[in-house]
Order: sequence, then C-alpha cells, then structure tokens
Amino acid sequence: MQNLIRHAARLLPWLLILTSCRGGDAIPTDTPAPAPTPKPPVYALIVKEKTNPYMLKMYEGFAAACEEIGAVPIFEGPDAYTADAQIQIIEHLVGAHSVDAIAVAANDADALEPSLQAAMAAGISVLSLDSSVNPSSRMTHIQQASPELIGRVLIQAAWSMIDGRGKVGLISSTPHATNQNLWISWMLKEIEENPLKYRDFELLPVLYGDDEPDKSTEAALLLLRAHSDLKAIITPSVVGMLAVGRVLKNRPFGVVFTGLGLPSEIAPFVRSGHCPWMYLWNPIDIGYLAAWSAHALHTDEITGAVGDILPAGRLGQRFVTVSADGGTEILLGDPVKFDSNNIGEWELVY
Ligand code: RAM
Repeated sequence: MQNLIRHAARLLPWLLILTSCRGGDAIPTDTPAPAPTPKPPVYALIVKEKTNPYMLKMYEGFAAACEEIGAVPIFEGPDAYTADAQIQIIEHLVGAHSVDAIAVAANDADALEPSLQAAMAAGISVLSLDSSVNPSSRMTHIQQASPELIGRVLIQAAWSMIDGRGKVGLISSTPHATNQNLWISWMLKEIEENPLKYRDFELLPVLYGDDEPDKSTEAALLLLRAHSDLKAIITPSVVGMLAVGRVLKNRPFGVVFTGLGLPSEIAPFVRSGHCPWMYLWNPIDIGYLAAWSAHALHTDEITGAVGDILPAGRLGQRFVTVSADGGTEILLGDPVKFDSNNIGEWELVY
C-alpha cells in the first residue's frame, strides 16, 4: 500500500504533463522528451531537541550514511523536549511533500501517533530511533542496545560502586521518554528479582532533569540536600550525566555517579574517580543505521517485518527482529562500558 501511494504520487507530474499536451502544443514525435533526472531521496531525522550533544552525534552518522547512499539528509527538532513541537515538524514535512522518510526520536510515543500515521498514509517511510514510538506509528525501530541489559547493568554498577549498601538517587530525562522509562522499569526489575543482593541498597524515587542542564543540576542538588547520606547517583541521560558530574566535582569527594554519558564529556570525571565507570553505545552508529534503514524502507528492500535483512554500509548486514513492545526493531549491539582503560580512546570520537 505504501508503495502504491508512493508510486502514484511520483506518476502524478507526468500525467499532468501528458494531459496538458493533448490540447495543441504537441511535442514533435521525432524529438524524444529529455529523460527526467532522478531526484535523490530526502530523509529527515527528527530529534528530541536540537542542541543535545547526543542528538548532534546521531545526526553526524545519519548525514554520513546519506552521503554514502546518495540521499539528502535533513536535521529537524524542537528547541524544547515537547511532543507538540515534534508534531508540528512532522505535519509540516508531510504537508510540504518534502521528505521520503522520517526517523524520529520521540518525546512522547502516544502523542506522535496520529501525525506519524498520517505520514505513512502519505507514502512516507517512518521509523523511530533512540526513543521509540508505538508499533502502530512506525515501520521499525532502531534499538541502541537491549533495554533489559541497559537497566540491569546500571543498577549493578551502582551496587558495586557502593559495596551494596546505601542510598542511590536516580535522575532521568523527561517523564514521557520511552527509552528512559523502559530502562528504569528494568532497573526496578533487577532489584525486585534479587531481594537478597539488594537488601541494603535503597533506590530513591526518580527525579526528572528533562534533559536540561539547569534542571538536572537542580535535581542533583536536591538529592544532596535531602540525603546527607547519599552514596551514588544514576542518570540515564547524557545531559544529566554532565550536570551531575559538575555538581559533584565542586563538593568534597564522597558521592559517586554512573549512567549513560558521552565519553567526550565524562572523561574528566572518570579520571578523577567521581564516575568510576559508565555505559553508552556509539550514537553516531545509531544515526548511521537509521539512515540505511530509512533507505531500505523507502526503496522497498525491507518492509520492517521480522526476518527482513538490510545492508547497512560499514555496519554490514542487519536484521529486523521482534521488539518487546510487539513491534519490530533493528538492534545496534551491546552497551559499552567506559572506564579509565578505554575512555581516552573514545573521548575523541563522541
Ligand atoms: C539523552 C537523551 C537520549 C538518550 C541519551 C543516553 O541525551 O535522552 O534519548 O539516549 O541521553
């Protein structure tokens, strides 16, 4: 169906030309009309917010893949982490018929559903990356790493850092972010399923820094003020990580932090011992994989169904598999642990 709509849309200009020629200005039969130059496909990346360094790294990979493919990349995103602003962007792109595929990192999965469904109905290939949209609003999702693994390793890391005993704060991004919420649900499961191991480990209620430096700083200060016996902070947001690191650096040593951070930003805190280790994956590769997937969907090489195989440039062949939310996904790999041994190598990359 996607195909049919897309091809019909492509044929429309030709039909119009042919109909307008029927009147009198007939093209001489011995002069063949020049063949139209094929237009390169246009793929848009819509991020959660435009200045987040993680989002900029995703676009770096997205643009690089588009160059290899011969596609035109577009970088879109709101100035604040709101679903409303993302909906406006999607509606504008659909209304202008200006893109062939949209890859979106959702600020709210439910809120984006109507606009993304309208995009697909208009023949645009839709996929999500980083923070997923609902299965019914996408053709597939680019999954950075197993959400279960991410949630469990973060709790296990904090547990090891404080020898299993004491209070641990949790600063997330926005309350509607599907990726952070899923990771947090696995953090809680890790504790629930291992009551003996975590008997002296107290995870405090989640605070939201909204992926904003000031709000994340406030959340960290609030935790420190409210709990003089705080031992550690976990933050599954790169913006939150930098904010927490800066707060802890200006205080007497005592509280450690871990989470999902950019090596380029967190390296000084790994070296100082404030962040003994942390995790992430390559955000450039996420964007790169998203662009190749957008291309495979647009050219009908895949439909986004389980079992589909696609070429992904330097990442090789990738597979569409079933996702925990009932939709499908394409997995990048495992979360990477960054500590004093490898941080120096990666801080120059992302
Ligand atoms: C934040 C964003 C993003 C997340 C990273 C780890 O900047 O919320 O969605 O994947 O952190």
